[in-house]
Amino acid sequence: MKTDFGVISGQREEASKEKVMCSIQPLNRQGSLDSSKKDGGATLILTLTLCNVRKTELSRAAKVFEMFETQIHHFETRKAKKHKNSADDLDIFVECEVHSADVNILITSLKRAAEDVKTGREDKVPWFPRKIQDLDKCHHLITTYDPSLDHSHPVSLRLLGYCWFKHALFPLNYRGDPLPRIEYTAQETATWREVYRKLSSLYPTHACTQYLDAFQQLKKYCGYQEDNIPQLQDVSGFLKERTGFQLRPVAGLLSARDFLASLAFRVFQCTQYIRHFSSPMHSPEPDCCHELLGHVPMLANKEFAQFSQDIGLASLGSSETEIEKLATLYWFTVEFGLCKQNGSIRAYGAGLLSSYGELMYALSNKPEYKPFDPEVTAVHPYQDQAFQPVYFIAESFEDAKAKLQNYSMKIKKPFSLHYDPFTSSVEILNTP
Ligand code: HBI
Ligand code: NLE
Ligand code: FE
Repeated sequence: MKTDFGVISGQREEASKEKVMCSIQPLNRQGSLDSSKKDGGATLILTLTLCNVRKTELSRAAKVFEMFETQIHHFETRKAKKHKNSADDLDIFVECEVHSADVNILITSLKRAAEDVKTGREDKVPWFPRKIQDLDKCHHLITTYDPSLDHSHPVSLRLLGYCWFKHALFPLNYRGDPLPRIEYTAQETATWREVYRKLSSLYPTHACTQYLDAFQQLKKYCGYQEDNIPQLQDVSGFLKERTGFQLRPVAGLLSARDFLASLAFRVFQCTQYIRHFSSPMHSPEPDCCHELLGHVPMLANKEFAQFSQDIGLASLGSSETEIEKLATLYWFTVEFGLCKQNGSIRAYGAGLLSSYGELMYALSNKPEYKPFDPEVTAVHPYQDQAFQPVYFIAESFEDAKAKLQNYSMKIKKPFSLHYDPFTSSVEILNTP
């Protein structure tokens, strides 16, 4: 198993720790020259110029190429044209071959070592999955990274402090059904019990009606109860019947591009480990309490499922800037959204419905509230380490869905997409 890593850009990076991207390569992806035949993907010849690389960063840049199993055809350094930091800065010209699914991540990772990375293909549409099977390539993880630790194992080292280490390694090379069944320990079940009990007491007054309806059903059909952590396989089957959504296990936070892309195919990437027992009421990162209590009930609702898929479809082939905006929209709706209901305000965002502390806070009248408007919401700063300073209120799911569709139509792409539910694939229309 190989791990790749590099920094990603975006607002979430402002957190105190460095964010690092790592991707676990599927076992069948070895040499890149013939990988197109093996997994249906394609490699790409790329010409890159890395501008203003400090000499000390040279090996770091080279490491990134190695990590992505890039075939380097030409690698040339020369004195930087514009040396900003020191006269020793270098520009590096590289011609290489890389899997098209990795191009964006490769570039973002290289930006860690270089002041800028120029490619000859700015106008090209970024790679995106066309069919549900392509989601096997949407596996780029972002994880909290401690530079003092060994760089070669960022994932496992992050997990060492946690008791969910063994579960988290399960899904790394996941390919298709059935989802792994986990035997949770007594301590893990105790954490679930505490979270479940406290939150269930708040739902009747704080959660939207769509949530409450689905929660009843999950208790009836999927083993939602305080002494049992429901199994993803059972929950996935339930969702498939209701809205066609299915769950796929994932080892942690995925890049926004990969995470959103899966929604386009009604696939929800789901963590399977549980938060640390020392902080049951709030976790900054997703865990199965968050997925099962926050996301799953909402994904059983037809309107909400369509809204989620629409964000996913809008993300396919979008530029980095657009992805960042869609991720922000997702954040203020699917994760932290509030909606109007019979004259009061209720929560539908999963990050609220899985956090006792924040659910109370969000509806306490202390934070700031703004009406949901995609143009405004998409560029509003957010942070992921504490409660949100502002929440956006939707009139209804239908209204939010219509506004989002209107917003998505304005995203500039050289093609349009049509999702075909019979084949779980997207049809590309009007390609130039
Ligand atoms: N990855 N596994 C996982 N779960 C999420 O909820 C998630 C993610 N990556 C990004 C993300 N959520 C959002 O914050 C947006 O960036 C899309
Ligand atoms: N804060 C949420 C919780 O405690 O469950 C998780 C948010 C994940 C984005
Ligand atoms: Fe989430």
